[in-house]
Parts: sequence; C-alpha cells; structure tokens
Amino acid sequence: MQKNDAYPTVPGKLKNFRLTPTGISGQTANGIFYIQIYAENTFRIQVSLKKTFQANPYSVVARATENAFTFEETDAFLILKTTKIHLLIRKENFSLTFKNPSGEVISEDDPNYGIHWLGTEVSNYKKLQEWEKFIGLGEKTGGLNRFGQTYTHWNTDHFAYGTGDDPLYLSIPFYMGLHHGLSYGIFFDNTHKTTFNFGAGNNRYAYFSAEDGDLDYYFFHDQYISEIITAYTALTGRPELPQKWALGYQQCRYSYYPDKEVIRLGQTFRDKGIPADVIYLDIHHMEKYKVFTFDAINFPDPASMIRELKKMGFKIVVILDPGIKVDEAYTPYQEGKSKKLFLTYPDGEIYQGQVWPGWCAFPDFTLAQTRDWWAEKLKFYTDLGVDGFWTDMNEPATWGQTVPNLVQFDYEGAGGNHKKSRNVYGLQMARCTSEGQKKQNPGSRPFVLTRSGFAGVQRHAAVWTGDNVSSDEHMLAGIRLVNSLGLSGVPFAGYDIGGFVGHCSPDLFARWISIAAFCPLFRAHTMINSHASEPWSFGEEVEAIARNYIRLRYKLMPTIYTAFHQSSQTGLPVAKSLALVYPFDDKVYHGTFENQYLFCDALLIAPVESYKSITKIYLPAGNWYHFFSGKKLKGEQEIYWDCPLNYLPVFVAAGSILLMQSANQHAADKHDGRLKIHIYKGTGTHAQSLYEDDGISYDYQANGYISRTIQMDHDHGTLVIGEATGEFQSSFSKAKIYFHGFSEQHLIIDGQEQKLEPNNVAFLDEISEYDPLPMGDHAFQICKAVPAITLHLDQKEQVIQLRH
Ligand code: NBV
Repeated sequence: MQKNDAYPTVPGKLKNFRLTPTGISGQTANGIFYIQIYAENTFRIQVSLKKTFQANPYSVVARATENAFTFEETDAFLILKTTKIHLLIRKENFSLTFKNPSGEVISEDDPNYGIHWLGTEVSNYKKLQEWEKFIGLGEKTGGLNRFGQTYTHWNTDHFAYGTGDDPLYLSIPFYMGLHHGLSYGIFFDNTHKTTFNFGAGNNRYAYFSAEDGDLDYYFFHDQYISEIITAYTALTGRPELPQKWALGYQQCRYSYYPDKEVIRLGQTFRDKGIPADVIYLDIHHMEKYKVFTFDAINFPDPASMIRELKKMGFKIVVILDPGIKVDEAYTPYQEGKSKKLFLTYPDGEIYQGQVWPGWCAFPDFTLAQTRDWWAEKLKFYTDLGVDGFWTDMNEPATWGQTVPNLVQFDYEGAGGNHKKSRNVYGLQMARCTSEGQKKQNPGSRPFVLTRSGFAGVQRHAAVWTGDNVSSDEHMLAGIRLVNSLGLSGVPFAGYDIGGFVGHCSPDLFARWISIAAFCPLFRAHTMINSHASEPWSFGEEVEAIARNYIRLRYKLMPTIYTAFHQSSQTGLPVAKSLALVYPFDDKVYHGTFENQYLFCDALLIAPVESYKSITKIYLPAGNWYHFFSGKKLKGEQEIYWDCPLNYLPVFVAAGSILLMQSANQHAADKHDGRLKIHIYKGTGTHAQSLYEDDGISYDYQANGYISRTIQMDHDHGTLVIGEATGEFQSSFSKAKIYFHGFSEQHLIIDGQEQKLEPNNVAFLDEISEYDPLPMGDHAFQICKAVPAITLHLDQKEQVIQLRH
C-alpha cells in the first residue's frame, strides 16, 4: 500500500503479540498496539507508530480490569471476548471488527484504511453502517442526529456563535452510534485538535482523526444508551453532588456593580417574592480586571456586602479569568514569574497574550505547582465569603484568538506544546479551582462553572454554553447543546437565559425562562449594554410568568435534588434527550421534535419558540398526562398543542411519581414540611426515590442523608412508602398523596379506609389577569386525594392500598 508519501501509512501485518493480565499487546509491521479490557462493555485500543504510547493523563480515572476476557486465535484473527463484546483483529492488516455475542457487527474498520497515518495525523476510518445515526460529542451545534456532519475539537472563544458554528468552547470526543437496533460508544482520548466525520462528504466512512498523538480510543457496547453513558463516566468520572443552592435560580449580568446595586438586586428578588439563590459578580468586580482583587471604589468592603447578601439567603459566585496582568507591582504576576508558573516560549520567555487587563501571562494549569498556587490564591475570595467560582476565557481566549503553537506546557512532566495542550487548559483550570475551593472550605462541596473543558470536566465543574444570542433559534440550539452535553457525561449544564448577546424581547425571555426552569443549570445572564435580564425587566406579565416557573422549579426541588444525587452515581443526565430513552424511534430525531427531552425522567418538555401559540409535539411510547391540566394522552402520536407564553407544553409519563414541596425563597429557606407525592396512573410497578441531606457538606458520605423509595404497583393498587435509610433528619414530616388518572375510590392506610375525593391542583400560581386561556382549561387539574388526612412520614415503611 505504501507507494509514496502521499499514501497513508497503515499498521500493517501482525508481527507478534502477548497476552497481558488486562488484554493483549504486540507489534505490527509498522507500529505497536495495546488492547485492554476495562469492563465487559469497555475496550481500549491503543495503536502508535512510535515506540511508546503517549496517553492523556487528564480524562480517564479508571483502570483496566484483570482477566476479564477470553482469548482465541484462528488463522485469520486474534479474538478477544467478553460477555458483551467480541473483538476480531484481522492479522493480515490489523483491521478491527466489534461484534456482539450473537455475531452481529456493531462497528468495523474500513478494511483497507481502518487505522492510518498521513504525516503525524492519525485516523480511524469506520465503515458507515446502513441508516447509522450518531449522537453526543459534547458541546456541538447542529441537529440531534449528527449524521452527515463533521466537527472539530479545538476549544475556541466564539462570541455570538452561529447555531451551526463549530468549534465552540469545550471538547468531548465521545459519541454514540446507532444502527440495526445496536448501539455503541467511542471515546477518542487524544487531546490534540481532532476531527469527527459522520459520513460528511462521503458515503463510505465515519471517522475520527487527530493532528498528532496516538490512536487511543475506548469502544463501548451495551444494550442501552444509558449503560454506554454509565460506562463512559465510569472511565472519565462523575460529577459530585452539588450544593443544593446550585440547583436554584441564578442571576448574572456583565456586570452588577457597585456593591449597592448588587444588594438592591438581591433585595428586589426578596421584595418581589421571586425565589433565587445565586448572584454572580462578573469582571467589573475587579480592579483593572486583575484577578484576586476587588475594585476599591465600587466594592470598598466586599466582605460586608457579601454578609448582607447572605443574610438574604444569597450565595455569591465570582468570575475568574486565567490571564494575569503583566505588572511587576502585582503580586500574582510576581509570584507566577518567580515560581515559573506561567506558559513560556521554548526559550523560557514568558508567553504574553492580550486580554481584559492588557498584556497577560497565563498560568500553566498543566503544571501541578501552578494548580497548587491557584488553589491557594482562592483564599482571597473564600475569606471574603465567596461561595463559588465561574471560570471564563479558559480556552484560553486572547484577543486575536491565537496562541502560538510552540508555546510550552508542562503536561504533567511529559511536556506539551499548544497543539497538544490547548484542549485541556480549561479542564485543568476548572480542576484546580474546584480543588482550591475544597481546600479553602473543606466542609462544603465546591461550585465551579466553566466555559471551557475536555472529557472528564464533569468531575470538576458545571458547564455553560458561552456567548449565545437573544433569539428563538439560539434558545432551541442551547437546549440541544445541553442535551448533547448530557449524552456526553456532563449532566450539570445550562445556557444563558435570555441570551448573552443582543436585546431579548419580553416574549422570548418569558419562554426561555419557562424552559430553563427544566434545565439542570438555571441561570440568566446578559452582556454589558444589552437589555437587562432580571425576571422583572420585561414588564408585569413576563414577571408573573417568570415568577411562576421559578417557583415551580423550587416546588420540584425534592425530585430535582434526588435526580442530581442519582446522576452523581450513574453519570446519567438530568435532562435527557429523547434519543437516550427511545434511540430507535426515528421520530425523536425529526427536526420538529429533536429538542424535546425528559427532565428528571418523569417530565417531557416540549420546547417551543416564543412567537408560537400552537405547536406540534411528538409523544413517544407509553401514556402521558398534560402536566397542567392532567389530560391523558396516548403515546406514539404527534399532537398539536396550545402553547401560550404562560403554558410551556410539559407532560408527565404515565406511571411516574413526582415529588414536590411548597415553594420557598431559596434552597435553604424552610418549606411547609409537607411532601407532595403526585402519582400518575400507569401500568406495572414504578419507583421513585426521595434523597435528602444538608445540601452543603460531605456528611452525606457517612450517614448524613436520608433516602427512601416510594413504589407504586399500578396493577394491584399498592403504594409502598419505603423504610428510610440514613440518619439525616428529613425536612418533611408529613406527606399528601395526589392520584392522577386513578379510578379507585378509597385507600386503606393502617387498616383505616379513607375516601378519595376530587382535589384541585395548580402547579402554577394564578396569573389570570394575563392569562389568554380560560383558567379552567389549563391552570389546574382535578386529581384525587384524601382531603382530611395527611400521612405522617416516619422512618418506617408504610403500605397504602387503593380500592374501588
Ligand atoms: O466576563 C465578561 C464575559 C462574560 O460575561 C461571558 O459570560 C463570557 O462568556 N466574558 C465572556 C468575556 C467576554 C465578553 C464579550
């Protein structure tokens, strides 16, 4: 094959191999390889033309498992088998085929150019399977199905990006392929600039390639997409459980100042009864944009400002930019220079790029000493009472958008230039910001919101999708970005509600905040000189709608906090693209329906533009209830549905159990102590957990939590409120159960028969003055509940029997 330099170099024929405890390694005519089994559903493939492998030290935190496979050799193949994957390595040319145990092909290399190099560029070309679909790949624009598209991973500050632009700020080279009822995942663990082509411009391949480095990828196969994501996050880690306030409403602006303005902002939320937890301080909090400073004129006494806000129940998050002003009189610069903590040119001179403060040096976050220094520096903020950090501009961004490729990074002692290291810069900044916070406030869980990152970022930070634009198109694109991040191991993500760039219209803000009430990260933000984005900035009607949906978010907190706890254990998203649950239902990829998603499993959210008052929705398999009216609908059908600005189309999956509470003003504010258990009639048995802890500390890792399972056997009408585990004192002492769609007339608790009676439930507060629909239609639903008694929640199991 190798005729001249223009031809690709391939691994060539197998020369030798040896079995290792975790897989198989050896040589081919032109290179070396190492195949390891990480789990039954996870294989790692490393191939290089060099003598040793150069692995990414930042993303994978798991190790391969010993002896988890069987091995066979035939004339043509080496075969490695687990219970889930059979890997066939063709000896003749080292092309790989992954099959399931029934012999069906899941994925196979192109027979001639499967693995190849063109100069330093390494690629793996996989045969495009019939009707193959591709999902995931992190923060990538475009449709849910990525077939026919090509994408680049190269972290980029892309102000006011278009909804089809690529690349953006953060790279996750992990995607999933689907065909013939089979699904698999591929994580290409190479930090250089990479390209993913999903059959764009050709009908032969789907491929991934990197400008340099090894072919080092993980192949996952399992029955369900959820198992593949769980396997991917077993490798790259899962988010820690956040503090509860981080799940509340967050208000940001570029920038709130001076201090009095910030206090007034907090006070306005409380005066207006609009719940909120977090206020952000953007770059104007600093003196001349110098990180680790407060501007003395606008913020003469930040500690007392923060104290005052805390009294109102707010948490304060400050922005951190990596650029350190080149100023011999500025301590962080002096320290970084003398301790050699900055990025340098190969000749040792400190690299300087221009950002907000003017010429800046950049901490080398791939150097352990720099990370320790940064972690120490955070004390400046934590001593003042700051609760969390927002790491921005960490692609890293510089005016002119380029860092020379020869700039040197430590890369954990291995050495790396900009080409190899850029994509992990933001990840490492997020890492030491999170570690620093833990160090400074050991008793509480950190909060970091990052713009840039790489695979594994979920271990350190939540993510937001950067400088979006105030438009309906952007609102929907943001939902797809967040859902795609969720498919790629990053459950805690959000977008700037209202749009960062441009002037948001009242209608757009109303719609956006209603949708975002069902987004994992719930944060409004906007740019300097643009229309304000506080919930009251768009007139009374929008204020009423915003208050309603923010209050609904707080009412749903028992479900949301439990979902985040589960997500910290499984790596699964809280906002799930329908593709995750219905991967082989073609409808979910349709342009009209691809933005729909499940929030906390039970709720189906159907996002719709602000200018529409009727919309088309696809209800997937199963039965559904309209959330606001309780109307029952059959699944696997397209419906037209009214969507006036105050009623976002939201549906509940039949069988679900939704746990709610009374709305409070912020996460730590007291609710009325009564758990509202909403059960939607379905078939079979459904369970929902209720998880609680102090919402702040790590005590939950010992016994400082309380958890119970609420289980409904719909076929027998038996509801079991399970025994509680853990030692935390629940915030709920009583529960009231609401039965939606049930025909039963009575229930029996403790041998006592109780009559079920119609009960009105309204999930939104009345805003009838502005309500374009007759209230009776949509605002509330009649379900059944026992009016007189409420259940006393204690540690014990309670069995409740429904009777006709
Ligand atoms: O710090 C200012 C902004 C920030 O508000 C925004 O969220 C970031 O994405 N930052 C970018 C700097 C550049 C804004 C033009």
